[in-house]
Amino acid sequence: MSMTELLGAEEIKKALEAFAAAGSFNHKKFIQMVGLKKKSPDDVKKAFHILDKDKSGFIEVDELRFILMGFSPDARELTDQEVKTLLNAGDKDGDGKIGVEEFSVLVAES
Ligand SMILES: [Ca+2]
Repeated sequence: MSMTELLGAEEIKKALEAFAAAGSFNHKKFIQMVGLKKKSPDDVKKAFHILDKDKSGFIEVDELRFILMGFSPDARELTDQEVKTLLNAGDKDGDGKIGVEEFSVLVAES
């Protein structure tokens, strides 16, 4: 499954364009813009599993860096600072990675 089966291709494109500049990523606005915020809990979990590339059950730092590419293959990498900010926002239990429940909370808080 790809993100465009879950979310609108046009919304994804607009959201990626809005944060195309390095250092500009704002996860709350991005989650709203791609339409993830208004998806059902099941669909949010499906999105998580797309972003968990190695199917470890967590989105780790390496996967966070490439998270935008999970929405579109030609998207940019996040910067170190953006990865850090996103991890701090999502990693509620402090294990250094984002689990499915943490991801659901991150979307709900956006
Ligand atoms: Ca993973």
